[in-house]
Amino acid sequence: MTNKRITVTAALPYANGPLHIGHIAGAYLPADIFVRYQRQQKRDVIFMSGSDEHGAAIMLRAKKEEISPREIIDKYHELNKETFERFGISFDMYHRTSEPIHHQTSQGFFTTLYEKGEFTELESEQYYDEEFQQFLADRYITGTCPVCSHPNAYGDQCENCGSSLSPTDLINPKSTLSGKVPVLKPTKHWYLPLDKYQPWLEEWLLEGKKGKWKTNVYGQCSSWLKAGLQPRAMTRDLDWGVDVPLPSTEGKKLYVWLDAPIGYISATKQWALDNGKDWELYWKQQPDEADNSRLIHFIGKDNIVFHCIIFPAILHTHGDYILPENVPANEFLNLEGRKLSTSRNWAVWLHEYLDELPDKQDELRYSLCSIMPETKDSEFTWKDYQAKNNNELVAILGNFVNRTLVLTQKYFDGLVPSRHKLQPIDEEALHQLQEIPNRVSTAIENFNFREAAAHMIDLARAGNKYLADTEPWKVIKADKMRVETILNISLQITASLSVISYPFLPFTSKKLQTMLNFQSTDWSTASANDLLAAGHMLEKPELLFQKIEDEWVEQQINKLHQEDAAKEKKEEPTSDIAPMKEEITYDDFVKLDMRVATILTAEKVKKSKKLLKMTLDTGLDQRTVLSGIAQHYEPEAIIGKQVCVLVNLAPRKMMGIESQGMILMAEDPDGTLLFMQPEGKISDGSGIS
Ligand code: B3M
Ligand code: ZN
Repeated sequence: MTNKRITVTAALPYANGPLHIGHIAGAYLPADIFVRYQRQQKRDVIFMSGSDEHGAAIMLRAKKEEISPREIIDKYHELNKETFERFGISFDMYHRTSEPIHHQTSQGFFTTLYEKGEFTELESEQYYDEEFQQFLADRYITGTCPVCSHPNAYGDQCENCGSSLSPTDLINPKSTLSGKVPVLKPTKHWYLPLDKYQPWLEEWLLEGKKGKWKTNVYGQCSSWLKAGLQPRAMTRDLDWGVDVPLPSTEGKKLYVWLDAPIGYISATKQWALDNGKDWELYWKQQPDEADNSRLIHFIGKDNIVFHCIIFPAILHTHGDYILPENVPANEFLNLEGRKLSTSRNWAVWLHEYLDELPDKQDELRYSLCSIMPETKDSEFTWKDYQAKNNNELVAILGNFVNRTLVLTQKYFDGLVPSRHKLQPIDEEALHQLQEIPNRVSTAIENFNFREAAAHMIDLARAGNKYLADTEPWKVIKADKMRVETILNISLQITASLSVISYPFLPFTSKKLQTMLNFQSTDWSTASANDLLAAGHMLEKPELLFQKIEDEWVEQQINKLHQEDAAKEKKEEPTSDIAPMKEEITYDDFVKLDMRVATILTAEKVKKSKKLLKMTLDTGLDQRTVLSGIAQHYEPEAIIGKQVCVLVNLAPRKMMGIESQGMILMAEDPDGTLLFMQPEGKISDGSGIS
């Protein structure tokens, strides 16, 4: 493997909530294993991440907690930074995108692309919340999915059927800020012409990365490219984020997915400033091609398109930047048979785990590594966590180390004994010691961390077998010299384990090296069979791991279910009747113009399960109104009916049809829907107040 510099990044978690085991198994643990190993190979590697502090996610959380975005990011940046440190995720810099150096760096990128004429300036209609006086980013709009009728689809995607949507596709769109129906207003944004970059991406990615990138990553990129890339807005109407560095663009910010990946570069700049380094060596093409740094992004699968298509296109278009060599994205981790859900608190929060078990970082690191979702979604269960701890960490690694050290204390007062004439069984043990570290190494270089950890444990397994087959506790009486050889070899294997466990179990590696009175994690020594010279004094042994009991596991599972039930209870309305909306004034009310109208025609809307299109005689005019009542009324059944209509509601498009008003309906908690109708015949256009 080359000795090039390596720039490793891990996705910037949104600073809008704590970290859970899904984040760790997805991006941070694999990245940390990889980086620790590269450091052991004495390579010039940097490990960059930080808090992603902009975007709708932050603002929505701030609104939910009724505090400012600044308070949200300060709270969660500190919590997450501290939690990563406690868990041994060894960033060289854990930065944050609210820092000025990041704003300057991302604005610099925007300006360079702008001055190159890369952006297309486009004015388009976007949804606007009149109460909050704010344009609505995609996630701020929810409504009925036109494809599957899921009632809470987002403006960019329906999480129920997975359809990619645009906000104007939604039926009955609502603003998540005010809960009201948003209006369409014109606004200008700067679009990156991804369609223009498609040929280059097909060559660089589809051809250049074929067979090199994981199939789950390559496959997703390939489908995005096959579908044909579309221009994408790189600015948003928000009041939180990085300002657009152009005149008269108040209220416009950079799209969070433009600035966030640039956060890796600003983090490197800060690290270089703090450490007297040259950041460009880790991000810019160097004159001698061989000199360029390898760039590797560790992310979860929901970030693939941004790291494999959009960010490389930006780096390439900007010019003189290196491009990602690999993006070994992991799939998702599920928990106890269900998807991790922060909103339902169906999660194992890392800071809570560490509060309860401050010294069991490695037990969780090992458990998550052994089920890492490297090619498909995987499952964390507390039972499996217990099994991996008891059957592998305690019974294999811990047991081998403890027997070796205790016997050396017992027979040789803690001094490493000499090695004498070798028998075939000794040669075999030394052969395993020679081979296994190389298998760990190859697996890590290929981002196969589950396999790498299994090889690491295999060395302890080989050590256990060697002791079981040679039985030094039986031989000691008759042949002490034989036992000297057996324990010398066992101690060399133990020393090697302290080196090759370091990427996975850094806390255990440190404990073990203290007991061995041996301090080196240099990987080149991992296969050596003389790390501990005869006569070397060992420290007193202690158990590396403790067994986990069933009762404790039951407690963890119950805790999850109790919190889930409590969450469910909290979410159930105290009564089924929806709570009153916020108070309005009489002046607000008189703005509403409601009239009696007659339904003249009614028909279903194609491609929609819920919409009926009607022509109403409002006494003022005849107009088209859409309403989501198709599952409650047959069109022919309502023709001629007199109904109440809000006639001065701004027109809005649904499924491409303009609706000019809203028919008033009453809906009760079990979903019955009824027209609000005058109690007798009255002329169309009669005012309602
Ligand atoms: N914060 C999305 C996420 O947390 C985003 C990652 C940015 S990495 C540049 O999944
Ligand atoms: Zn849907």
